[in-house]
Amino acid sequence: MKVIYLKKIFLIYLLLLIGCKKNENISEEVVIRDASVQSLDDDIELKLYLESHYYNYEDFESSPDDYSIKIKIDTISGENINKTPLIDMVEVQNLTVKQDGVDIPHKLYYLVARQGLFDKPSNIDSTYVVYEGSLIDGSVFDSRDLPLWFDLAQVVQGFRMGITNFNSGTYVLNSNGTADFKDFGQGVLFFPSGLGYFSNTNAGIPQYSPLIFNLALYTINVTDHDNDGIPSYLEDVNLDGEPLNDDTDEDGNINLYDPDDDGDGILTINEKDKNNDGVIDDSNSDGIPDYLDPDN
Ligand SMILES: [Ca+2]
Ligand SMILES: [Ca+2]
Ligand SMILES: [Ca+2]
Ligand SMILES: [Ca+2]
Repeated sequence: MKVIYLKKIFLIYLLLLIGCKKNENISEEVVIRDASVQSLDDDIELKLYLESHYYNYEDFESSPDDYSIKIKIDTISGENINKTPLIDMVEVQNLTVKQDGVDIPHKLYYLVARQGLFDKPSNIDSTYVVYEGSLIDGSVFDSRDLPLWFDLAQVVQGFRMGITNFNSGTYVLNSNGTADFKDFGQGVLFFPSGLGYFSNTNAGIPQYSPLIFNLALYTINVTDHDNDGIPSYLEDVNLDGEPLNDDTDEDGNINLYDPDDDGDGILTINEKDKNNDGVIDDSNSDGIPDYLDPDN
């Protein structure tokens, strides 16, 4: 009896597996939207949002030294009908996203409530941030009140590019181990789904959702992901502003994660400055440093 029972369970399991396979095949056939059309649709939606909402700029104007103020966004209506809309306060950052090898233009809008006083991060550094992520309908999908480190290599393009518009701050350590931050950049990023998750879903984020990130940039750490002595922002060999698309030896491992960038068997850390004079070596003076030159 038991064997038959188990056989039945196995059969049901097998049928379920086949069922799942079928569903997978169906979902694979779903057509991914055209990124250029989606970018324009999202831009219309974002502009409508920015025209119909404002933020508590008066709080920031009246207490410029109070770093506990949070950005609050609300609709322009009723007693707030005369507030300045976000659309008159944001700046635009033009970015591109590749779809089928074609660069598709995307517009990111960013609001600077405070610029911040110290270093700006590159788009590949680590940033110590608090943030709240929400959709255009106001629903919050993620929120951190306590600061955490974000490796910008790991986050969506809109966040990693948008945050480079802000300067970091400074802090004093308290005796109990906490820190008080001040002089940091604070603002909001508004960007189309193509700079977010596009056709993918994520916790609380439906497909094709423009995203809003309310953030404060406390401090930054210039990151060297592969510890080869070349900071990740300098591993952008083709100088297009994107360190995630450079793979000198074409081994599928991009330079910022590849400890031997030119694939000549000598680690970059041992090849970049052999005589330790602080200058990157270019032995055959061809303009290509040794660590990127397989002929050297
Ligand atoms: Ca590196
Ligand atoms: Ca690049
Ligand atoms: Ca490589
Ligand atoms: Ca090498």
